[in-house]
Amino acid sequence: MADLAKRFPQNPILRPADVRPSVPGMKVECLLNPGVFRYSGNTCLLLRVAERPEQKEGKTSFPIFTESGELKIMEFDNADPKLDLTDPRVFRYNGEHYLSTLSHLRLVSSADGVRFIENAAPPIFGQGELESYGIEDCRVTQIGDTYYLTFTEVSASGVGVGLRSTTDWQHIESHGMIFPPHNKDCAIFSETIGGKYYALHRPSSPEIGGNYIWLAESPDLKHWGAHRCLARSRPGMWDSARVGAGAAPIRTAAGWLEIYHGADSNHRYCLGGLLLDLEQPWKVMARSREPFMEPIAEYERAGFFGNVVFTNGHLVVGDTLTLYYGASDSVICGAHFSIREILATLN
Ligand code: MAN
Repeated sequence: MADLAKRFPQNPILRPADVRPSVPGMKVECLLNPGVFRYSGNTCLLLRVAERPEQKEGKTSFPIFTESGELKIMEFDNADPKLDLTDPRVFRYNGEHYLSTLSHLRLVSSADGVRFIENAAPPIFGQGELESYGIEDCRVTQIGDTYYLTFTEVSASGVGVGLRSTTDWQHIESHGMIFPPHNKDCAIFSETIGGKYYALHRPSSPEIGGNYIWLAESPDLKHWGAHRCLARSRPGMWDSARVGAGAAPIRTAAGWLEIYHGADSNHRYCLGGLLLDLEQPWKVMARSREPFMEPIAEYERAGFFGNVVFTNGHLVVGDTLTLYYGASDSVICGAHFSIREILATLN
C-alpha cells in the first residue's frame, strides 16, 4: 500500500539541539514521541526529552532519580563482561535492566504548528520510586477544561502507566499509577460513552499472550476495569511483534479511528489504523492490513534507534489529520493525512 503521509517539508521540526538540557552537565540525546493539544490558541507539543551525560570513550553512563528525588549518575566500563549493550535503548548489567537515557516531558508551543519554541511552563519530571528511570511518551486528552496526561512510568519495579492532570500547565496534579506493570501506550478517549470513560492500554504478557491493545472503562478516570483485548499482533505481518495505541481515538461517522503503531521482529515501527464501533468501542470493525505510514524518509531510517515512526499525538480539523511523531527515536516530525483516505484503506 502507498504511504499516505504528506510529510512536512520542514522535517525534522525539532532536534535535540533545539532544547536546553534540564540541568548543567546533561546532554539532550533524543527528542521523542510528543503528546499534542491546543492551549491558549497555540499548538502545543509535550515532548519526551531523553538525556544522559556526555559519553566518555569506553564508558557508559546514564542518570536515574534516587528515592529522595536527586539525580544520580551511574557509570559502567564497556569492557565489563557483565554489561550487555546490544540495545541502545535498554541495557543490562549483572541481570538488572536500565534505560540508557532518562526522559522527562517538556512543553513547546507554536502559532503555525511547524515552528515551535520552548514554553514558560516548567518541565515535568518523574517523581517518586515508580518513576526513578523517568517518564515517557505522554498522551494528552482534553475533557472539558482539564488535560489528562497518561504516560509511561519506568523504574526498577517495572513499566506502568501514570496519570496526571492540569488545567493551566503550571500546576499539575498527580493521580499515581493507573495501569500497573507491564503496561504502556495508554490513551484516554476524549468523550464518555454511555456515561463511562474509556481508555486503550497495552499490557504485555511474556508467555501466553503478547503485546496487545486492550480497552478498559472507568467511572472516574482513576479506577479502571472491564478489560477487553481488542487487537493482537499478527504473525507474518508488519505488526507481528507488538502493537500499541497512539493518541485518543478520532470520532468519525464510521466509528472511532485509532492510529496505532505496530512493530515486527526487527523492531521496525510503522503506523496503521483500527476502527471501533462508536457506541460499543470494544467492537473492532476494521483494521489496516498494511501500514499507512512506514519509516522511509532518511530521518526515519537512521538515528538513535532507526526504522521508527512512532506517534502519540495529533490534531484534527475537518478531514485533515496533522500527526506529530518521533522519527528514529531522535527527532520530532509532522505529517498531514486525509482521514477519508486512511478509512478507505481499512478492511
Ligand atoms: C517503544 C516505545 C517508544 C519507542 C519505541 C521504538 O515501543 O517505548 O518510546 O519510540 O519503542 O524504540
